[in-house]
Amino acid sequence: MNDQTKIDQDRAERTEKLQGMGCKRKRVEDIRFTQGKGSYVDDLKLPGMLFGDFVRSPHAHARIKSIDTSRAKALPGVVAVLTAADLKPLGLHYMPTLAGDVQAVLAEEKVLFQNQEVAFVIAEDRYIASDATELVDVDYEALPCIVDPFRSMDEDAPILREDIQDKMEGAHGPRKHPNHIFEWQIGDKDATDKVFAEADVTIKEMLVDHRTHPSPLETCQSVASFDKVKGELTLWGTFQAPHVIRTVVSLISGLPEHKIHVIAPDIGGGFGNKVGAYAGYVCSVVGSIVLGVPVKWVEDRMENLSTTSFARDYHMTTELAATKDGKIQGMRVHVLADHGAFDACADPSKWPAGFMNICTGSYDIPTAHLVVDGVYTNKASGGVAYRCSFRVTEAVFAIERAVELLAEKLGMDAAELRIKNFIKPEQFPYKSALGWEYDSGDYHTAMKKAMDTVGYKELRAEQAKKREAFKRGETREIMGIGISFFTEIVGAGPSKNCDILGVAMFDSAEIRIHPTGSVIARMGTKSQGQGHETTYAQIIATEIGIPADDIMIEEGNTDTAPYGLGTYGSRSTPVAGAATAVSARKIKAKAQMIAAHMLEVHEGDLEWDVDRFRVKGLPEKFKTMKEIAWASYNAPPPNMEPGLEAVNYYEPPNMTYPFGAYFCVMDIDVDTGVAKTRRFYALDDCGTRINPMVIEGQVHGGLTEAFACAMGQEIRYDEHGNVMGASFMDFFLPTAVETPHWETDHTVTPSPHHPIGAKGVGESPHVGGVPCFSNAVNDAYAFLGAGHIQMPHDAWRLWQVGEKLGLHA
Ligand code: MCN
Ligand code: CUM
Repeated sequence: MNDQTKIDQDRAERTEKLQGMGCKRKRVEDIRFTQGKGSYVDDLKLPGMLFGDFVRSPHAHARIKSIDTSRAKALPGVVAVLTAADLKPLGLHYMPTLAGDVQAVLAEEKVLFQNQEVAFVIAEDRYIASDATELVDVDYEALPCIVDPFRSMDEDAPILREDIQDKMEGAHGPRKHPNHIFEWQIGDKDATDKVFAEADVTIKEMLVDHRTHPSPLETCQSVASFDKVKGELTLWGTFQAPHVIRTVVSLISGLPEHKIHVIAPDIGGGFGNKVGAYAGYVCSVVGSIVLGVPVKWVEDRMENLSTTSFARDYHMTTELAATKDGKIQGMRVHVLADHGAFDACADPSKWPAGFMNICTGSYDIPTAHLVVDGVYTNKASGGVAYRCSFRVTEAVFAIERAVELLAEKLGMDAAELRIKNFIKPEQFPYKSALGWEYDSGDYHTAMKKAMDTVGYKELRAEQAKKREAFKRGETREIMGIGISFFTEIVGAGPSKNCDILGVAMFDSAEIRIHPTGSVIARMGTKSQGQGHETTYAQIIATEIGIPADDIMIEEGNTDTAPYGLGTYGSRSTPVAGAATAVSARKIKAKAQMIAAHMLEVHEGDLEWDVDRFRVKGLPEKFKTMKEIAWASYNAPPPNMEPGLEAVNYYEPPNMTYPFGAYFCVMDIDVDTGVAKTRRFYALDDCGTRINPMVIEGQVHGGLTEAFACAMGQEIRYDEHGNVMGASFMDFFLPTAVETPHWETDHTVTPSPHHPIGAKGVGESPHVGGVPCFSNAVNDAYAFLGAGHIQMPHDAWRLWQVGEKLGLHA
């Protein structure tokens, strides 16, 4: 073996030992998760702890004439019953929402959706609390309700929000009707109208992204413990953004922020459901302050599905204008957004419709105009939750369905039409008609790889044959090929356009190296299952040459973690991941000075080599990071402070724009409506890949949720405002039995502005997956003249499609 080979081999071995970026490192958190040793909110048992449970409204819209708590209070074991009358003197019967609205904590004069919180019973155990909720006597006078958002602004519509009925100026501008929340628009209306007036071909369709729910396995919960002597509050809870919760609690309770300790322990899935603030959090806090003992609140499944943050409910009238050879010239979208009884969407403050204006997608569309109207209805509040990157799921559904409809009208192949309109690699950074600057992309390469891998041409040929066979009556099965080419926007975000309640959306990392060379690092984000303990350590390992196994990652304790805005919108990698790299580089810079001092050379004479600084030209003279760590505590250079730690608060210069090409092959039995996914291929490009195995896990999870949403999941309301589908008996939660097999693939187009070139990936598979499934279903029926088929595509609804088309004997 020659010297160079030996050196290369040694470097490769040292690199492998780090388990740094690009390594399929096994998830370290899974050691405890797979053994049932995680530590969740409900595992917490404090001395003297009481339990709270809600009395909820059976009506969707009703006036509360009286509440009598005497029978409940008389039940042995019941300690207190809170109603709006108790909260009102404290100014806590309403709480602010992230969207600039207020939301009732406990209903005062009216209830506005079924299962709304009316009273909070606190008792010695859960069961007593639950029994006592049935003993609270509430006298309701039922009122007519609004379920259909298209009726919200009717002249004779009942006014829902009497608390703000005279306020015709909302958080996002003027309101057109007492049930109107905001109108938000962007783009050039006149130019777009002109393009449509003159276009060769246009399409227009009402695309409904129906109401659904993130339904994490662990429901929302909290434990509040107020120490009267110290005047300090400790709040454990299922929080995706613990620091934001601390600030909000301080603002609404008046407690100084440093006397509030917010702790988010292990979280059993969030998917956006755990971003907002809920009545249960407030009631557990008030209960503990009033009673001086800890109070726990834990939702059950029905409460989670019917009262906490829903997702979607976007009714999108979507139009495209194109030349007859298929060049898209304009896009026009009007969205009617059903926000339920309160506007509790979890968006950055200035974005009432999230990042819906990414709806021009992956295409170079020169002109566009988007209008969004938000309205109140008698449904649960929330919105922008469920693996969505702030309404990007809706935006991608709109454009990816619309492109298919245009292809059908033009008689063009849907893949070909997409390629024809893709933003070209040389156009990046690309400024979109609706205001975004896409950082990087290579759509053509990704699409080609995907089409080659799935054998697109052959699939279309097979489909053509099947269609002929169907028409001849030889088969009752139809075949659909679904395509989705999505562009995501993640990493909120630059302070120039993103804040939450005035706090800029930076994120943070603090890294501390101990004398022996082991590391603790803390971030402002909070994993709900994404594997942060594994992957942040990999970034640090590569940056500073200490093995990932010697690096502990800690999140979720606001006393120890630097202030951060939390984990949602796939922002952890784009923002806190960047902070981690920058913070590590600060450490490395200091380490270089220490190494120079130790080796008695000038800093500039050193070069980095995996896990050490070595003298240029003299590779046998080096100091490892571990040795440098010891020296930093033992003999730092004169005039240098001892220790080796750094913190970075990272303000991202732009969002990141991951993308992907998804293909789905589906076979549907027209007589039963049963759809079988034969094949699902997902190519994702999230820039530099930190852990390919974790990415694959994220993609599998996101696709499974996309499958669920497109093929069955729905939170539906009947005409009286009764919520249907508020249990796992009715709400489709796919298990391994129903879930298709996933094929994953990738390309790598780094982000030019991110320190390690990484983009987020957590929500991509969902954003790209939903339209892919819906396109497959729609493509299957297209040759029968079905027109656009709305989601969800469960067997019952697809059977109805067959019935309407006269396919059944
Ligand atoms: N990753 C990587 N390389 C990249 C990008 C990401 O290895 N180029 C890794 C990250 O290191 C991280 C994971 O993939 O371990 C996800 O990273 P990222 O895309 O930055 O997303 P976040 O960590 O911010 O997670 C949020 C995202 C959202 S918004 C929802 S919703 C969702 C999702 O993650 N909820 C989840 N995935 C989830 N996965 C689980 N298990 N549980 C949830 O609640
Ligand atoms: Cu929009 S669901 Mo995720 O952002 O927590």
